Amino acid sequence: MSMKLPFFNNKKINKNEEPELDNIPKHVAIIMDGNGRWAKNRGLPRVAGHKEGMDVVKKVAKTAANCHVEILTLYAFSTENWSRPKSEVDYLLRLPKEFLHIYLPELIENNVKIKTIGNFDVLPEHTKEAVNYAKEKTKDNDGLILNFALNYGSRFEIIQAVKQIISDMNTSGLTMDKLDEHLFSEYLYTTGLTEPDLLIRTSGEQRLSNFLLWQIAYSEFWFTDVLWPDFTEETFMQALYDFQQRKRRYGGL
Ligand code: V07
Repeated sequence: MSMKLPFFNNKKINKNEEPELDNIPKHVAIIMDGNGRWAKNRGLPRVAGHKEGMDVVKKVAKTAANCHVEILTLYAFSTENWSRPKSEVDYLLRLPKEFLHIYLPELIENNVKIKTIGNFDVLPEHTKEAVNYAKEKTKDNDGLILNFALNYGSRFEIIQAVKQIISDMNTSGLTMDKLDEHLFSEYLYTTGLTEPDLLIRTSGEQRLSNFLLWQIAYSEFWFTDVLWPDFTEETFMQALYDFQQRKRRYGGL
């Protein structure tokens, strides 16, 4: 049985409603979970869920741009994903190229800038080639930053930063007294980006799964049972609306 809390806001967003643009999160990060389960529910192979999820990425990017979100970071492939069956890994790592083949012209038209975070170098050549091409083509755009976490793992990112810092201490005059939170953050993949204001995870799971551990220190979390392939413009707007309400409440204190 569900109980209504006195301060619970039941407002449901519909997509024809103009969003109020104050307190829009500048940076939204999303763990796009539930693609495999979506497929299983329909008696389809897991990869059918990944494919469906790819089209949702495009729709959410468009909504984010319309709502003046500045950065959208999407967890597309984690360092842990390598342990899935080879056929699924191969399929997943073909999706960036497929996505860009379909949507790059439209992203360019809409002034979107493509970026990635993660251990990019060890990805297959065909993946790197397609993504590098898109980065190059969009490098001067100043609209939405569409930032894909590809072969991303937060602990790896932190270790890699520590190694680079030690190397810089040994070779380029970096000293212990200069190392603070600000400098450390410049050694992370997210250097130059603001920290996420809002982290969304779909599919009912409420874990971080090695995503942006350092960067989410002050982020709001928003969870939904909706599976990623069923995630719509309205679900996204609901998350933005709920974020705005939280900010408004803190503002009143
Ligand atoms: C992937 C679709 C979304 C649901 C989650 C997993 C499957 C878009 C990309 C992508 C990545 C880089 C890029 C352009 C597009 C992607 C992977 C998986 C590995 F520059 N969707 N998507 N990459 N899925």
